[in-house]
Amino acid sequence: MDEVDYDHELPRELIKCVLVGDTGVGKTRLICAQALGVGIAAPRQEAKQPIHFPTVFAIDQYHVSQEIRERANFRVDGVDVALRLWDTFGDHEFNRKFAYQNAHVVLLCFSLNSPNTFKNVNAVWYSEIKKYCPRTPIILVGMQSDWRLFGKETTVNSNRSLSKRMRECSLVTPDMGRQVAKEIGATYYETSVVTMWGIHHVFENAIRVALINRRQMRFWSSQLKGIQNPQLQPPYLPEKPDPPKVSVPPSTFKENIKELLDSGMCADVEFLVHGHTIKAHRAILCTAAPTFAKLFSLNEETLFKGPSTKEKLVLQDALVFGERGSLPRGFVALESYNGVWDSEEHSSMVQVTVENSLTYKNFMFILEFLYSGNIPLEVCTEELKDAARNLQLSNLVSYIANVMNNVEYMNTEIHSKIVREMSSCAKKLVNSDMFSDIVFRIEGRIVMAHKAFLVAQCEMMAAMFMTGHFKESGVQVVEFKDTNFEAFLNVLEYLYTGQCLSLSVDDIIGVLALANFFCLPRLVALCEQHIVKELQIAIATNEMAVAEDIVGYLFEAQIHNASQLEAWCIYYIATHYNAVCRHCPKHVKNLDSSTLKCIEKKRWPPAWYILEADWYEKAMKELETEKATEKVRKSHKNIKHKRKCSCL
Ligand SMILES: Nc1nc2c(ncn2[C@@H]2O[C@H](COP(=O)(O)OP(=O)(O)O)[C@@H](O)[C@H]2O)c(=O)[nH]1
Ligand SMILES: [Mg+2]
Repeated sequence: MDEVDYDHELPRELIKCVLVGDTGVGKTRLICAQALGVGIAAPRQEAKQPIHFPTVFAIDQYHVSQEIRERANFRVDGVDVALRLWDTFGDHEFNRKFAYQNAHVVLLCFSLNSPNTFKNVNAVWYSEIKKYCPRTPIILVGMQSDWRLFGKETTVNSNRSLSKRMRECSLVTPDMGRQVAKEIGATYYETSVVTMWGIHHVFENAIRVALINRRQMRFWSSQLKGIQNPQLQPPYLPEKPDPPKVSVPPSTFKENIKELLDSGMCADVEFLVHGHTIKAHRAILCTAAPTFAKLFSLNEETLFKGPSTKEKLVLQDALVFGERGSLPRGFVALESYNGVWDSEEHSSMVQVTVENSLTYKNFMFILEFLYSGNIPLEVCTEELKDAARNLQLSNLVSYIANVMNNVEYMNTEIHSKIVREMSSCAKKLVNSDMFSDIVFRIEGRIVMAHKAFLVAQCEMMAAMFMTGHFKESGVQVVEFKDTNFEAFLNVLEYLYTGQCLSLSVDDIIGVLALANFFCLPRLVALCEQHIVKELQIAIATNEMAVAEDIVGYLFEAQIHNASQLEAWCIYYIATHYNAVCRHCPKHVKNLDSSTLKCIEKKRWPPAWYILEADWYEKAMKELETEKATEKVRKSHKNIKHKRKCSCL
C-alpha cells in the first residue's frame, strides 16, 4: 500500500490505523470524536443525545467530506501525516481481514467498565492481530474512562432494553491496563468521548508508534528521524466541583398571616360592622398599624392584669399612641367580652364597634391590607382611601393613591416598608405579656407568647394548639424539656417576624434542632446559611482550624435533618480529605460508614487520581534518568569511536 498521501500538495505520511475490540466498547464513537470532533453526553443524559452516530464509520468518508479529511491531518514531531481510521465491527474475524491488510498501527480497544472486554484483549484480539498483521505495532486503549467519575450510582442506558447497574469495583484500573499492555508489547492509553479525554493524545501517539515502525524499514528517510517515543499519558484530573449552595425558600410570612384572617383561628377581637361580626387578632393588628395599638391599649388597666413587664413598656414606647382614654377615629365602642379580663382563661375576647360610616366591605379590605400588605387593584377607590384616612392608616392611603395615579409599581416599596415595620413591632411582642395567650416553660423560665403568630407560621404548633389531639391544646403552660431558652426565643422571633436577625453562633444548633422539631424548613435553611457563612469566614482566616468544627457540624446536620449543611460539610471534607483526616482523625473515624462512603465517593482530587499522579511522576522521573543514561552512553561511544579513529 502507498504510504505517502498525494492528495495534497506536499507529500504526507499516510497512516492506516485500524480499531478492533469487542462490540460496544466505543470504537465508532472514538473515531467520530476524532474525525468529527463530537463527543457524547454523560451517561445520565444520553437519552437527550441530539447527534446521530453511525454503528460503523465508513472509510470513504475521507473522500466525501473535506472537513473529515482536514481533521485527519496531523503534524507530529515535524512530520505531516494523513491519518486514516478504519472502523471494524461484527463477531467474525472474516469481516476484519480486509481492514487488517497493510495496517500501520492497530488500536486494540476495550471498555474500562467491562472486565469481559478487557479479558478478551488477551483471549481473542491479540492473537487475531498477530495472525493478520504480526509486525504492526499495537496500542491498547482503555475506553470510557468517564465511568471513574460517575461511579456506582449511574445506570448504563445502552440500546439494550435492560439497564445495567455499574459497580465501581468492576472498573478496570490503569495498573491492570498497563500490565496487559506490557504483556502484549503495547503502549497503553485511556480515553473518554464524554470528557473528550485522551482522544487527540491516543491518535498522536498511535502515529508516533506507526512512524517509528516505519523508520525501522525506511532508515534512510531523514524526515522520520525526529519522531519521538510515544508519550506517557498524564492522569486525568476531573474539574473541581463547585461547593453546594445553601438556598433559603422564600418567606411566606405575610401569606400565612393573611390565612389567619381568613380562618379566624386564635381570634381575640371581634369587630362589629353594620351587623356583621369579623374576627381578628389584637397582636397582629397592633403590629400592623398604630391606630390599633392605640385602640387596644385603651382599657389596658382592665384588660391586662398580668405583671407589667419590661417588654410591654418597650412595645408601648415603640408604637405611636394617641391620647389615652379616647377611642381613635372610626371606632365607637370597645368592651371586654366578659366584662373583665379573665387571666385564667388567657383568651379574653374584646368587642369593638366600628363607626357606621365604614362599610362592611371596606372594613374587610382594610383588614386584608393590614394582614397581607396588599389589596386587589380594583378595590382601590376614593371611598376606601377616605376610610383609610379616617382610620389614620397612612400606608394604605399612599397605596391607594399610587394605584389611582397609575404608579402601582411604587407599592412594592410600601409593601416592604409594611413588612419591615410589622417585623420590628412584632419582635417586641416576643416574650411580652401584652395580649399573650400562651405561656411556655423553658429551662425553668417563663416565655409568654401569642398563639396567633405561632399557629399562622407553624403547622406543627397549629396542630398542637388547634386540633385538640395534643395535650398542649388544653394546657396553659407548655413545657419543653431539653430546650435552650435563648434558642427558643430565636425561634419565636422567627415565627413573629419571618426573619431571624438575632441568630448567634452560640445557640444556633439549638435553633436548628427546634426548627427541625417544629418542621420549619425555611428556618432550618436560614440556620444552615448562617453556619456556612460563619464557616467560610473562619476558613478564610485559618483553613484547618475549622476542620474539627466542620466534622462536628456534619454530625449535627445529620441529627437535625439539615441536608444542605450536611452536603456542604461533606463537600468540604471531600475536597480537603487528607488535611482533615490528618487534623482530626478521631472525629472523622466517628462518622458513620455511609457518610464515610459518601465522602470517599465525592473526594476531589479522587483517590484514583492521586494514585495515578504518583505513578505518572515516578514514571516521568524514570524516563528522565533513562534519557540521561542514554546520553552518557552515546557520548562515551562517540569518544571511543573518536579515539579509535585517531589511533588508526
Ligand atoms: N460513558 C461512555 N460511553 C461510551 C463511550 N464511548 C462509547 N460509549 C457508549 O458505548 C456504546 C457503544 O459505542 P460504539 O462506539 O457504538 O461501540 P462499538 O461497537 O465499539 O463501535 C454507545 O452507546 C456509547 O454510548 C465513552 O467514552 N463513555
Ligand atoms: Mg461500531
